[in-house]
Amino acid sequence: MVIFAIIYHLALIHRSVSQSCKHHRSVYGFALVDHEYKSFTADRLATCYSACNTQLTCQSFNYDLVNKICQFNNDTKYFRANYYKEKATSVYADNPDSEVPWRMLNLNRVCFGAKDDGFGKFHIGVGGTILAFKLVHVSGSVSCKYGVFTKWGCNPSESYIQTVLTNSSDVIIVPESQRTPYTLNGYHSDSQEIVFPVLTNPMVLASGQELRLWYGEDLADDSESNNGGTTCADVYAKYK
Ligand SMILES: [Ca+2]
Ligand SMILES: [Ca+2]
Repeated sequence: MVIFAIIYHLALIHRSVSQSCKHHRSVYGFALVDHEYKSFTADRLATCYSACNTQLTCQSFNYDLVNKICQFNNDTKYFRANYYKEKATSVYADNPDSEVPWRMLNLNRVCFGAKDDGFGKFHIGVGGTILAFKLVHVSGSVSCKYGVFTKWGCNPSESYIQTVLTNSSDVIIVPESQRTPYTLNGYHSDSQEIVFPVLTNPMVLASGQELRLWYGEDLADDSESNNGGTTCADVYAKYK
């Protein structure tokens, strides 16, 4: 009897959701786990959807049809497939109106040196159309001459940056000028992160595609014998 009541209840909810949210793709029987940043009780699935829809940071949500808990997620099943799990009482849906977040491309941190082809390579987890890139410093520093270290460049007080992102053929992707060293408004050789301008043309990357971080002098085989150190970073992108 209890089971029947639950099934009947689910059928009613399903019908009301189909009517009120017909433009949104809800998936029954699934949830994105370990990515919730907010949860609360909501009387209906439609209430959960509307609440998520008004928050730019709400990438997706789970709604539990039995205990009526609405969970906002900071990511989606598309980018976190390993966390997308079967859960009989749950409904999952993306928020098509969420902001475009920065997503980490590398699965493990990327470390690069400054000489002897010490580039750091990584394979991107999820392919797609990329609008912009940024680099975030994790640890370490590199040097263009004895005794002088910075996160990305040469001299600590200067605006010139040496670090570039390339494809597996060592063609520079960003900066788009394809020059090293380069300058970027608002950033310098020791910035915590380097946010490159939105690409002139969106770039399509395939899942598993190799990209590289290079130190400019090493890439150009120019004055690299007196270089040293290692910088580790994460590479982020905005997907279209
Ligand atoms: Ca040098
Ligand atoms: Ca080299």
